[in-house]
Amino acid sequence: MRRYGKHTDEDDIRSRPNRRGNRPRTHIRPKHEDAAGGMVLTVDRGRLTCLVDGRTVIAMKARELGRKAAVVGDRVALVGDLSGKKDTLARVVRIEGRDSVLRRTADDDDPYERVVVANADQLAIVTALADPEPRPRLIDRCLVAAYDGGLSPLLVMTKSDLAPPDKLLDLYGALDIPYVVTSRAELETGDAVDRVREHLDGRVTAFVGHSGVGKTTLVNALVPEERRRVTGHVNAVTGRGRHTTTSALALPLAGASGWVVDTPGVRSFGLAHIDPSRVIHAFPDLEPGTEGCPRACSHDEPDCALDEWVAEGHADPARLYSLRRLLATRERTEGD
Ligand SMILES: Nc1nc2c(ncn2[C@@H]2O[C@H](COP(=O)(O)OP(=O)(O)OP(=O)(O)O)[C@@H](O)[C@H]2O)c(=O)[nH]1
Ligand SMILES: [Mg+2]
Ligand SMILES: [Zn+2]
Repeated sequence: MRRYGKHTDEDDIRSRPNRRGNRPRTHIRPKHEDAAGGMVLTVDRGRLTCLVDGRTVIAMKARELGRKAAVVGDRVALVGDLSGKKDTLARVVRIEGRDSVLRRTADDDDPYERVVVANADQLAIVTALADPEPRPRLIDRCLVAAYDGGLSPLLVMTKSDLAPPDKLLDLYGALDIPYVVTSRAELETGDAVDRVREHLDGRVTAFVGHSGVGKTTLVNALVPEERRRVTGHVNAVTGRGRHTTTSALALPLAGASGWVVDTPGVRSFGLAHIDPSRVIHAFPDLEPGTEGCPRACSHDEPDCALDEWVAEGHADPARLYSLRRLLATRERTEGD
């Protein structure tokens, strides 16, 4: 497919899942103690656009980093020309430890996982109420990825000028996820933007969702100045008409400590790497009920202790139903 064909940045950052546990190569650390700290805003064919002391600096990864890829949201250490002037190139010599990683695979049986964003603490799952139609399965999958990666979810339902949000709100009610509903008119008055902004202060929020749901429209409304400043350096948006986003872009929120990350639209969200025990952490009301589960229980199998525990009245059955729906989403394909 177009968006996940050969040309997206994410192909550069493939890593084998079983290498995730490798220890950082600490022996190279002391070498660049004078390096400046920066944040990766976007990656384009190996070129990293970083924010360093308020300047936008283009950098390449230093050879000593080997196969380790820097991704959007990474905190990095840079040396070399940090002036940010045209045609200068700095070097990224270190990728700092990550607080979180949002991962996906292209398909569920794909052994390669791609890190979509590092260090995000909130996942804004953007769904249009119409055009394109909501895809609850995709939302469920994004939720599972958020819970697995330790990000807290935020549901953003756009285009309420085209269809009402009631059905989706019903479907996600039991999950108790914060949500915002936006419309074209409220984007223009700024009301929608203000409502979204309330959830963003002090956080790094990655916006994900199907192509055309309005992620970029929203991010642009949130950070118009920053977008222009950064994309002035990056060949991101040219020409006229609607432009599908082709690489993730992190932008600082003006006047607040938060960041927003726009990402390319996805058709699916492969979950090959998900660990059900991490997902259940997002359900603290159900977690104690798993004590009686068999070893390595998927919590979606006949011997799972949660059924009996919930039947005894310890938790809301709607919560267990929602958890099961999320876990089961791994076994289904997108078209179901
Ligand atoms: N009716 C209506 N249209 C909207 C709204 N928000 C965005 N749009 C339109 O939806 C279309 C897609 O918006 P984008 O912001 O490019 O969508 P995207 O999610 O960034 O898409 P990709 O980059 O392909 O993933 C544009 O034509 C927007 O003008 C809304 O609230 N109502
Ligand atoms: Mg976009
Ligand atoms: Zn279980």
